Amino acid sequence: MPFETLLYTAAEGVATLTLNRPHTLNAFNDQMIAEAIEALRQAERDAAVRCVVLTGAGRGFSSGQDLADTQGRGADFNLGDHLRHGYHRLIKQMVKMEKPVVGAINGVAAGAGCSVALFTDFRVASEKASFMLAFSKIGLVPDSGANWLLPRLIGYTRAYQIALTAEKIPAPTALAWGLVNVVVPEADLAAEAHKWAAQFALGATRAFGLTKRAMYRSFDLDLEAALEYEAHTQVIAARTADFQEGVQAFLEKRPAQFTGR
Ligand code: T3D
Repeated sequence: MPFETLLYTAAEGVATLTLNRPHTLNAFNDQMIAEAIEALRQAERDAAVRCVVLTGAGRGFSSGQDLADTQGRGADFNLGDHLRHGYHRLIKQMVKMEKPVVGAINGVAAGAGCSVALFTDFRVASEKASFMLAFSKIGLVPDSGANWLLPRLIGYTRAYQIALTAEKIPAPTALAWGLVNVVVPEADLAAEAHKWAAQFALGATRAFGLTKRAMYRSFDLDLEAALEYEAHTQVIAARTADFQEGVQAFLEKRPAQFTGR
C-alpha cells in the first residue's frame, strides 16, 4: 500500500524516507508515525536496501507531535499509551534496525521530531537546520527517548539546559556539541547525505548493524560485559561472506566488494 504521509524511494542500496506533511513542518500525526514505522520495516526487510536516509519535505525536518491533533482528545485519552504505541515503537524500530540510518536534517527538528532526528545514526545537517526540545514551551517533558539519548550525546549540563530553555540549537552549534556529523549549505544537503548513504550501502552491512547493536548495548553494561558482548558480535561478523571478502581483498591488495552478507 502506498504511503500518504511520507515518500519512499529505493535505489542503488539506499532507501529514502521523506516525511511529507510540509504544511505543518512535518508534524507527526498518528498516520505518519505508523507509516514511518512501516517504511522502516520495509527497508529492513528489503535485502537490497543497505542504508536508509530519513529527511523532511519543505523547510522543516519535523515539528514533533501535531498539536492540532491534541485538541480533540477526550478525558479518557491515555497519553502514555499514545507514546508507547506510537513514538516508542518508532524509536525502537530505528534503533533495532541493523542498517545505518542517515539523517538528512533539512530544517527545524522540534519536540519528538528532534528525538527522531537524533536517533538517526549519522546526521548530515543543512546550515538551515536547528534542534529544539520544544516540550517545555507547552508544559511537557522531553519524550521519545530524548531524556535517555541527549545526556549521553552532549552531557547532562547541555541536555538539561536545552530542555529548560527550549532554545533552537543552530546547526553550527549542533556540530560543535557533537549532535551532528556534518553541516553543509542547504543546496548541498541531499547530495551530501546520499553520498554518505551510498558509501555506507557499499560497506559491510552486517558488521555495521552489529556495531550499532554493540554500541547501544554498551550503554547498559560494565566493561566486562561489554567486552563479552563484543566477542559475541565479532563471532557473528566473522561468519559473514563480507569478512571473507575483506580479508581476501586485503591480501590481494584490491578494494573489497562487500555484498552485505
Ligand atoms: O501529545 C502527545 O502525543 C505527546 C507527545 C509529544 C511529542 C512532542 O513532539 S511535543 C512538542 C510538539 N511540538 C512543538 O511544540 C513545536 C511546535 N512548533 C513550533 O514551535 C514552531 O512551529 C517551530 C519552532 C517548530 C517552527 O517555527 P516557525 O516560525 O519556523 O514556523 P511556524 O510558523 O510556527 O509553523 C509553520 C506552520 O506549521 C504553521 O502553520 P500555518 O500557520 O502556516 O498554517 C504552524 O501552525 C505549523 N506547525 C508547526 N509546528 C506544528 C504545526 N502544526 C501542528 N503541530 C505542530 N507541532
